[in-house]
Amino acid sequence: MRVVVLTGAGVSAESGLSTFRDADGLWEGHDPMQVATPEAYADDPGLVQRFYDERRAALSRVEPNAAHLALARLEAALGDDLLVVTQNVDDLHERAGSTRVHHLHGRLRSAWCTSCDDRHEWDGPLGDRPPCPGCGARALRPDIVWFGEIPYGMDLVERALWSCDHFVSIGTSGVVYPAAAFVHWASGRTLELNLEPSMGASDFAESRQGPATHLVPGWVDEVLGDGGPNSS
Ligand code: BV8
Repeated sequence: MRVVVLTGAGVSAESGLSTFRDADGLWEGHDPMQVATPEAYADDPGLVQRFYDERRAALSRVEPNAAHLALARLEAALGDDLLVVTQNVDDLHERAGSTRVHHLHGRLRSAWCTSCDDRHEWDGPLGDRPPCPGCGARALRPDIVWFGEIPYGMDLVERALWSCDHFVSIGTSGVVYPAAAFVHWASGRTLELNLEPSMGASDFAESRQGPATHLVPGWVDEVLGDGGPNSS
């Protein structure tokens, strides 16, 4: 049974990471969707670097929650038949033990050199314009997909959606594309697990409301019901 799970900010909310919709939706009075753009980076790189330096630093103050851990448990049972496609740039899926995770919108703990095009695992700030470990140029930007930029690995995601038996969307508002369209590309049975119905809730065969730390372990138990992958 092949399962594709799409996650959004809601799966990390109970770990203490703010979503795009809450936290009065503002960062330092800026709409995050305005900061997360190549235009903003061109206009004021310091502001954008600070936005991501703060979020990268915040990762060391949070831990994976029961929803992340349940998905890692599901991977242990399904192996390659599970793919987690996350819109999140945090590292909580991996810290929970998941390995089959695709970051559609990039990762905070990666820096991209716009001079030599190399990417480097990165934990510290980028605001002080450190040199690229590869070419030495002071041209490192957050390895993040900004609005107007092409998401990563769309071909991998499309293939997985077209051949899945189950598509489950967790903690996402269904506002940002192309992720919000995946429910339409999925060949399998579709299920939404979210605190409140998302913009696309009616497009799912089933939509359950509640906190991810409650809904996700419950759904994983269903899938793994009698100790083996069976239809939920
Ligand atoms: C592109 C990285 C071309 C940065 C991000 C079609 C129609 C309209 C517009 C467009 C369109 N196609 C493209 C666009 C433009 C744009 C877009 O969608 N704009 C929106 C605003 C209308 N899209 C793009 O620019 C994309 N690029 O389209 O390129 C293309 C397309 C296809 C193929 C090839 C090329 C690039 C978009 C990526 C931008 N970067 N992130 C960063 O993180 O700083 S997007 C960012 O915002 C996140 O990654 C995420 O995707 C989105 C936020 O959404 P969510 O994760 O859902 O979070 P949100 O806060 O909104 O909601 C949280 C949900 O959780 C809520 O529903 C809440 O109820 C729930 N919740 C809360 N707590 C809990 C919970 N659920 C369970 N338990 C809880 N405890």
